[in-house]
Amino acid sequence: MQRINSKNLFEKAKQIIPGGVNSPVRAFRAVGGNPVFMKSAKGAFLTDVDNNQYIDLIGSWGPMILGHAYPIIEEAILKAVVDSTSFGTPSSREVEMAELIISMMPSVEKVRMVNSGTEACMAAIRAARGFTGRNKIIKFEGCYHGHADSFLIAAGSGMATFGEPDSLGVTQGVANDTLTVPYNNIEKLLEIIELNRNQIACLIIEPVVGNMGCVIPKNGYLQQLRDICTKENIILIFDEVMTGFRLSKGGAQSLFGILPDMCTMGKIIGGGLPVGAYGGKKEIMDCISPVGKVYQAGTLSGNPVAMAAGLAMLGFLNKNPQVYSQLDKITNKIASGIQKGAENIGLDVSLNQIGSMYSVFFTKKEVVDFDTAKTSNLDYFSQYFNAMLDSGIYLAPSQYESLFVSASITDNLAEEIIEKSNKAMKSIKI
Ligand code: KE4
Repeated sequence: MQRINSKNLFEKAKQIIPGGVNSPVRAFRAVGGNPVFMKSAKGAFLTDVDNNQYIDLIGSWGPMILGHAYPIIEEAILKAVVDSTSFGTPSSREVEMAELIISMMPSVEKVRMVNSGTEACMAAIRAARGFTGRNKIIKFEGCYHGHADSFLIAAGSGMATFGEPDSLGVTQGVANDTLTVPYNNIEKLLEIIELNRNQIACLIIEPVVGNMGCVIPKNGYLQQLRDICTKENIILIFDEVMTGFRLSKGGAQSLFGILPDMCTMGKIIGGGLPVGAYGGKKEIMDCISPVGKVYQAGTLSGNPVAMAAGLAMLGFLNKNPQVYSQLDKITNKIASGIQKGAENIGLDVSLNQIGSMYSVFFTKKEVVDFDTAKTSNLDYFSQYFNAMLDSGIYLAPSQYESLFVSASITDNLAEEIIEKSNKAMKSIKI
């Protein structure tokens, strides 16, 4: 595939944007070559500035669960935009959105809209600290909760991609209040709680991890977290920015039947426009300004156009829950086909799939945490990524990212993905 225009654009972008991208993980640093500049997308397909077409398996890192330019989302935005793009006042759509979120996400009794997943997670831990009067938080190695200082310790996603799980610019003071433990490991969690008894405000976790690649909680793990947090009076926060409205219309908390005290949301919630949200128990949310003394604000929070897009997206998912069983079926078909293809050529891969999330790790180990995720052969991953890209399949340019299947991926496209995956794996130079 010729990607001349992408290359030229990237050269220009690098002069005026750090790394030529507005988010590091888009920079293709882990897979080599230049990022592909897209100009349009429709349904299951992306089209780049050189008119190459790709089947999209990342969906803007999660939001595009129905596929691109989905008619009901587009219509909602076009209808809303003629009434101005922002009021900076309360609006009826914000009330409708809060009602809809509360009806879909079991743990949410009150909710506050923000503009990104980072803002949602940042505000949620501030609320937990304000509510409990405690300072420390627990996060998990390889999990990512956005780029707020408290989270840039042992973080996944782009941080893991560049092999720098801790960021410069985060003070020791902040880092001292962030405790990290391995995912899927109760013993280590109990140890760190014992060492910091009565100092921990909250535990924030991706109930299903996307940011070290897709990693699934062991049986009973989430229930154990719930029981420990209840016993220790630690606020349990499910970061459902990725899993919310993705794994079911009620996210992972509905799928696993575990009720956190708070949850954060993003991605799908805005139908592709910038929206985040955090919510939970009334008594916690009522400590948020202007009711309580935990301050959080945002010029464009609850933006009317973004709310219109989010209402269209969540309204559709709420009324059509069969989408989830369809997504699970087609994703399972893709994942099983890829696994079989690898086995046929004796290539060691470990494949994790749940709902419409999956990841291929180039290791024979079962991937259950960050340490086992890091046993994946990153050179094989990079070769696989580039072979798939050149055959017209767009994957996340990092081993430490989950893939996302959209409802626009048909059976035929699933067959094509499997066939091209088999070819890509055969091309890997061992
Ligand atoms: P944003 O601030 O990027 O909207 O959300 C942060 C965030 C919070 N929690 C989870 C579980 C997340 O996955 C994210 C963001 N995810 C990354 C991809 N893994 C966004 C892509 C990017 O950084 O460009």
